[in-house]
Amino acid sequence: LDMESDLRRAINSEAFEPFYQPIVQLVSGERVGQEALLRWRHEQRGLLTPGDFLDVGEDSGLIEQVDWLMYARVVADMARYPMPGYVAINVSPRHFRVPDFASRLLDLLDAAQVAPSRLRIEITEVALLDDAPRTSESLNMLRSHGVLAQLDDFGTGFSALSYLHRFPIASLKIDRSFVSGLDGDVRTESVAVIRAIVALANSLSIEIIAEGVETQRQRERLHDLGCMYAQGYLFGRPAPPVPYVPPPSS
Ligand code: G
Ligand code: G
Ligand code: MN
Ligand code: NA
Repeated sequence: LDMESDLRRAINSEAFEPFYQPIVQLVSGERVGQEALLRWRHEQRGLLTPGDFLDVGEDSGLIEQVDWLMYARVVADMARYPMPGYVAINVSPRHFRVPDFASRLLDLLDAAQVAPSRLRIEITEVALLDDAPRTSESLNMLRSHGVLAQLDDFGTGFSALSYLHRFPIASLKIDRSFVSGLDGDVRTESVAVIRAIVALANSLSIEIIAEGVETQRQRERLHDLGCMYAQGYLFGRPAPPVPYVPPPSS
């Protein structure tokens, strides 16, 4: 079972597609956007999630090709389906080693006539540490065209608080490991970490999105902690795009 050659074949047959998960206002539940999540429709194994193949994709470098197929699908979906607010795509740190990443993404939007302000990118702290000057250049170029950046899985990595202000970051996504600590017997470490992230974000005028919100109790705790936005099974699971259904004519 050679996952790498499997992945190559899947690239040739374009076997990848986006699922979308709502991002909502915590209080009202109103959708402000959605995250595009990569899925692989495997001939034998069914629908695969990134956990099944992301390591192989990263190690082989094939994830770059997978991502470009994915982004093309996302942008096509944005032109075709009603998608309230923004769509956030996940960007591997690898892309920032290529100088033309930002212009290539902007070209894709332009060709599909999708407004750049409807797209956001999600990056991890690794991208900020990897090659800071080039990453900063790419993020600034995208930002100047209206593409905002969200920092994913925040709190789990290096948490480079000291130089967060050097990058144009619009939102921090609090990792779901902290959110799950708000259930049942509330874990005080989770509260402390979320409190610190919210204070940091407020001082830098960055918005906060809590990830992996599954219960009403977590939602209430997050509200008490000053968190404005959320994503998680409580509000909706990742799913294919919903086609527009015109109202019946009378
Ligand atoms: O879809 P799932 O819920 O299993 O996502 C797991 C992780 O996979 C996400 O946190 C994200 O970091 C990564 N991921 C999801 N979609 C993409 C994508 O289109 N490209 C890349 N490079 N990573 C993705
Ligand atoms: O980009 P990122 O790695 O953060 O992707 C989010 C991941 O979290 C996806 O794999 C998605 O399927 C998953 N996810 C989204 N909402 C929930 C949730 O409420 N609970 C759990 N356990 N996972 C979630
Ligand atoms: Mn993400
Ligand atoms: Na995340």
